[in-house]
Amino acid sequence: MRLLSRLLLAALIIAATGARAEDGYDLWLRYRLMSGELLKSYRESAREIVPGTPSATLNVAQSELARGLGGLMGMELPVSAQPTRDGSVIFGTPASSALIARLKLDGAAGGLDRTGNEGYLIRSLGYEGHRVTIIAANADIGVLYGTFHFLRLLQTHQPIEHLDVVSAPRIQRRVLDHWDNLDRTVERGYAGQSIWDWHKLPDYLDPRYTDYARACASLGINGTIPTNVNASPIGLTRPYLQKYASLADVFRPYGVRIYLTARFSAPIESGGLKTADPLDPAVRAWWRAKADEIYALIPDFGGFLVKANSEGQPGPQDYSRTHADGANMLAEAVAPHGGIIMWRAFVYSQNQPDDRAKQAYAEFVPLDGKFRDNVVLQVKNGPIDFQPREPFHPLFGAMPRTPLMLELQITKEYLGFATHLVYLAPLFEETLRSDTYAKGPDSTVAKVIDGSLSGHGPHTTGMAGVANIGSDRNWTGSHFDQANWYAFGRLAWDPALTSADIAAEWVKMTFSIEPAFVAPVVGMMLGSREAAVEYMTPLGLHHQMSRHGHYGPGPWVGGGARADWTSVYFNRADAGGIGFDRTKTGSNAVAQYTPHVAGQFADLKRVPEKYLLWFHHVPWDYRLSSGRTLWDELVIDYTQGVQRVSGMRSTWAGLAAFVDPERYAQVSAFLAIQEKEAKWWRDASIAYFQTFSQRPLPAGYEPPEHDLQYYEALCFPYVPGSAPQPCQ
Ligand code: GCW
Repeated sequence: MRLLSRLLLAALIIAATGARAEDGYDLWLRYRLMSGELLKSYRESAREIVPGTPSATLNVAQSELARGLGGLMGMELPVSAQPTRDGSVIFGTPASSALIARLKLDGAAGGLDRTGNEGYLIRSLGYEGHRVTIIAANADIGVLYGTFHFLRLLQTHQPIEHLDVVSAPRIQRRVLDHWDNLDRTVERGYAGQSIWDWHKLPDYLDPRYTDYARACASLGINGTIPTNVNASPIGLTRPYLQKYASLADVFRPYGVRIYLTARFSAPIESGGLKTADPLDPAVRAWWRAKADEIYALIPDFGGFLVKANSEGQPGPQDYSRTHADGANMLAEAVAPHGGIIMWRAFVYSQNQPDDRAKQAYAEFVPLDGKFRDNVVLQVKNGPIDFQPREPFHPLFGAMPRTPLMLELQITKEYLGFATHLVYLAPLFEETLRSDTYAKGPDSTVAKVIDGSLSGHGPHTTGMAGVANIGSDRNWTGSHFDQANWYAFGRLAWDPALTSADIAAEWVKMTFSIEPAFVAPVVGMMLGSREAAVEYMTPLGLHHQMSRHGHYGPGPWVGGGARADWTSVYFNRADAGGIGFDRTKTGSNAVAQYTPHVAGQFADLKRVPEKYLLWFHHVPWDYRLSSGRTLWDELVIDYTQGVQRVSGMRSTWAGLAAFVDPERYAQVSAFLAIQEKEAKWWRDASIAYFQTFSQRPLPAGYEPPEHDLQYYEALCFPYVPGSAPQPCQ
């Protein structure tokens, strides 16, 4: 062995044995040295690497295999042109590997007809007297995805002797939306600054960009929108295009394409035109030229993501045009290059005083069928805004002639920022499994977005996650928030995966494989979202956070620029009860759902209690299924949320032996913060709502620690993720 290799191996072993402090930078790709019987069997099943003809992507796959297998098994694997022994790992495409091409002809690599452009198969078979594993795909990127899958099997201690895996993504565009500004602040970002160091780009390429692409590829994430949907007009100027182009070059081997946010008024601000009217020929020409300019620099550019006529952003309605006019103009500009437009449905009119939950539906449903083929509407999971719990957005199932993609928020704007341990897969799963009844039973949101309910043939499908990534060493601001990036990627590949399976996989890869660790931690993760719902917004309450920065409770928030930015608008608490009447007697938002769903939500007896106060205004003494009054149940839920967090703390306290001290300590400290803040949410909410209910707390339940004035007076001028706000 050459000296260098020996040194490398020694370094690997030191790293693998945990002698190095763990700071979370390695995410779920830690590849620490295994031990025991399974290691022996892995060492027999993976003994050499047989690559196809090199390409940028296959080189990445090869180095990942070497790194992963080397780290997990503590050995350097020889690379060979042919299988020379049992335990060859052969990878490539029929085009890049004569072996795979032959196996395909033999039928041994059969199944590639089911894997499309990005899928893969992993199979154990006999080849010329040797037991080998093939990782085969139609395109190089599928080989890379298959490689990560194969490594995941080892990382999660699965047997690898008799593999027969066929996997292909159910969703085409699996993208991360970064709300990153050009000054490196991140809107609703809780993990430090933006990872994009715009000032040093394009000349300096931080190695983090490669690690980012690698982490994305390990999950199958294939697109990134590096800039905020609240877009700067400068974002599409030439110097910035060059910066994106340099990032695109880094990402390309990993299959991650760049898309850009477009500010609708850019033709005026950076093009010097008098208007941005989408029907104006000069405006159309400006966008076509801009698209041509981008494609000359980034040939695989994905297209534009647009927030228009929403929260003060410019848009086609400024010129009395429709969303379809605006989207179609941009779609026309990128169409010759194969690009798409992701047009956001998160709109609510500045003027209309109607229920905010109804506005996207009201604006978009009349436009169904009016969008060009390469437009996809990007719809948030719920009709308000990434709350701890919302019913699914009524647009899903209501626009049969328009492709809809799902937008989820990975960053926890409304779920305690980075310090609350809230595993979001159950929230994502709840949306994906919600049944729209658009075409009868089993018309789930997952089926709407993966195109299987489509009445108009194949079309673009997609899932976007608002990224929680920043410059913090551990990427996401907390170790457990890595799981939310992970879960988003896994669900975008396969929306049928379960939260529990994803959690178990992630825990094993990120922390420890020990069952005595995995079981309690998975339990903690699975209960964590419900805990947050309980201590923040139980029984269907929503939008109850403080006005500025969305940090902490603020159920008393009222007044200000617009009613639908306040808490009182949403909770409607008064002496008679609490909750937003969205039935016929109120805003009638229920009518936007298909009759089956609407009937259930509108009926006080049948509405799931988790959505009770979302759809109904209910008296304080209303009896719930538990037999308790609404008031008692609220207090009990808030309290239970806090208790669950205390439970999480004590679970974690017993697990120190399984985790490196550095990560253990940070998780412990954050859980303590979460417990304190959960109690703050409970106490402040009870103190406020009690002024209306005028009822005592149920026996045995402690009163809030402070009076209401205390909570109302709390003010935090510097909250991460939003501009500073002076206290009055
Ligand atoms: O969730 C809300 C946020 C805004 C955000 C907006 C949106 C990017 O509070 O910060 O703006 O939604 O999704 O456009």
